[in-house]
Amino acid sequence: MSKKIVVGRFDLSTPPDVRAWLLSQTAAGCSRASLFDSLCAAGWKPFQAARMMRLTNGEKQVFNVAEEPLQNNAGRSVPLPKLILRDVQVDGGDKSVRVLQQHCMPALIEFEGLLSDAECETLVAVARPRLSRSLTVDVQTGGHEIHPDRSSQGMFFERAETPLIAAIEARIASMLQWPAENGENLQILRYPPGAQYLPHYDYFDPAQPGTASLLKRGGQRVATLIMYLHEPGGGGATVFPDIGLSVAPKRGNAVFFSYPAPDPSSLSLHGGEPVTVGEKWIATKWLRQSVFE
Ligand code: PD2
Ligand code: ZN
Repeated sequence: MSKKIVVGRFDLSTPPDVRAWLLSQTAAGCSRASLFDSLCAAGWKPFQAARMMRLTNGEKQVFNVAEEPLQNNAGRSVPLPKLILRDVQVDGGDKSVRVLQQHCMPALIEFEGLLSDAECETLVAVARPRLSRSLTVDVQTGGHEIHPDRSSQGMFFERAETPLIAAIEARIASMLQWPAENGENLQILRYPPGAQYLPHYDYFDPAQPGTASLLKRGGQRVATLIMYLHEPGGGGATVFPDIGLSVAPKRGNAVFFSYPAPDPSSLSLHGGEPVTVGEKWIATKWLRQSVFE
C-alpha cells in the first residue's frame, strides 16, 4: 500500500481519480497550463495542483515536456544555489552570501547582502543616463513592445561590460551553480512612484507563436534573480501570489526562484507592487537552459 503524506489538513498525495484524469487529458492533447487551470477551477489550491502535476522522469515523457539539449550545467535542469548549511550561506566565489529564507515550491531563496552598498550605487549611477521605457516580450512575434503592465524604465548592460559587471556575473554564476554564459545580460530597472510590474511568468509561454524564435537564443528561461539596488520609501515589494509571499525591496538583497517547467504549475507567478514613495531600482538576471549569445 502506498504511504499517504498528510500535512495539516491537506492530503498531498495525488488521488487516483485525479491522476487518471491527468493522464487521460494529457493523452487527449491538453496542455499542462490548461490542466493546472482546470484543477484550480475544481477547487484545488495552486500548490496542491502543482504538487499533483510535479514531474517525475517518466512523467516528463507522458507530459511531453521538451528536453532541450543542455550545455555546461553539470546535468541540472535549473540553477540550484549550493547551500552551506552550517551557517546558511551560499558561496559566491568572492564572498559568501547569507540566506534569509527559502521555499521548496517554487524553489525560492531570499539573499542578504548579495551586493554591497557601493556596488548598488555604481550600478545605478552608470545605468541612469542610459534608461528608456521598459519593453515586454511580444508573444506573437518574439520581438519587444511597450506594455501597460510594465511601467518602469530600464537598460541592459553588455556581458562583462565593466570589471564590476563581470565580478557580479561571476558571483551569480558561483552562487547559483550555473554558468555565466547561460544567463541573459544584466538588466537594470527604475520604478518611479506609481510604477509597477503586474503579476506574470518570466518563462516564454510555449503556446505563443513568438516563443520558438525566442528559444533559439539560449533555450527557455529557467530561473530569475532579482537584486534590489535602491529602496523605495514605500511599496515596491516583489510578490508571489500563488504562495502568499512578499519580498521587501531591501538594498543589496536579492530573491531567486526557478521554474523547471514553463507552465503555471511552477507556482512562479510574481509581480512588482506599485512604488508609493521614492524610487525602486533593481537588477534582474534571467537564467537560460543553455548558452545565451
Ligand atoms: O521589480 C520587481 O519586483 C519585479 C517583479 C516581477 C521584477 C520582475 N518581475 C522581473 O524583472 O522579471
Ligand atoms: Zn518577472
